[in-house]
Amino acid sequence: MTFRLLEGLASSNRDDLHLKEQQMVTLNVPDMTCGHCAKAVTEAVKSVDSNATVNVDLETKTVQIDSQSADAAVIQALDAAGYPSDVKTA
Ligand SMILES: [Cu+2]
Repeated sequence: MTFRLLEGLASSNRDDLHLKEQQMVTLNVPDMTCGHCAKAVTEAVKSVDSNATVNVDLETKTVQIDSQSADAAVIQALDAAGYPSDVKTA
């Protein structure tokens, strides 16, 4: 919070600030079955954004991601890691 506030004060461009905001997305990743899959998926997301927050739920086979990266970039990285995914819609 403090960091964001300072960043906001340092920036005179509101559009620029908006682009830096974290975006939350939940992906369906049906091929995840165990802890190793969860680790591989987490690493794939972090390869795109090392500051991403990744929460894997193996029960529902979903991954909640809080990241500055575009969803498409994350999905592409998961594909490359062998875990096809799509955006979970409410
Ligand atoms: Cu596994």
